[in-house]
Amino acid sequence: MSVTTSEAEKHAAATYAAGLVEDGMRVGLGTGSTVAPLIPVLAARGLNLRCVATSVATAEAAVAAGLVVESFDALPELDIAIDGADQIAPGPWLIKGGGRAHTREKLVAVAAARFVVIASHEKPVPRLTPPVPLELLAFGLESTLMRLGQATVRGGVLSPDGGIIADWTGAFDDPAELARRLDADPGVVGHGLFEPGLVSDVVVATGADVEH
Ligand code: ABF
Repeated sequence: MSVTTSEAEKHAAATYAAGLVEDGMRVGLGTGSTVAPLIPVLAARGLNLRCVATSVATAEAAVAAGLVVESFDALPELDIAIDGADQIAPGPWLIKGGGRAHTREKLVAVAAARFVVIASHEKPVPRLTPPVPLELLAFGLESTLMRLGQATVRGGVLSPDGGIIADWTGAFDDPAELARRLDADPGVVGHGLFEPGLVSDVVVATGADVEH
């Protein structure tokens, strides 16, 4: 079976991040194809860890690999969380949420003392561009969409917590201004803009090189 460059890079970034985890840590596990190789690599280290997963898929993979997964309420504070991203811009600013779990992912990121983002070479970008994933409350949806003006509902999919998944599609120059606007709307449960203060480390693999 051939391994693509992108897969090899995801594995390299995930392996680096797994090396940041120490025995006894409480670990937040993100979601997606970059986090997927993290799980077996972390499990293979044989550390005594307690983990929180941001999705059912991650929880199942982690348990299958032999990691201990607990509820977020049982582990409300984490030592480290590791997750992927859709776009990484200078700051670092992130867009996350292609996988619909961005509200959960942000909750886990803010609960962690250290939030590590792992990526292959195609994720860094000079500036963030739409779409920005949104999670909206079902109640008052039309009203929220009218207020936002430039948001499109993704048909037929919900967040892991039953929220409406939509995307902000308007152009934006200033992610901080857009984040403030989205945070201020009572119909917006969460959005996929992650501000620089949330991110402790960015680990990007390009070919055989891992930058961090
Ligand atoms: C998740 O990882 C999402 O927030 C984001 O959409 C995604 C990146 O996925 P992948 O690693 O598969 O590119 O955490």
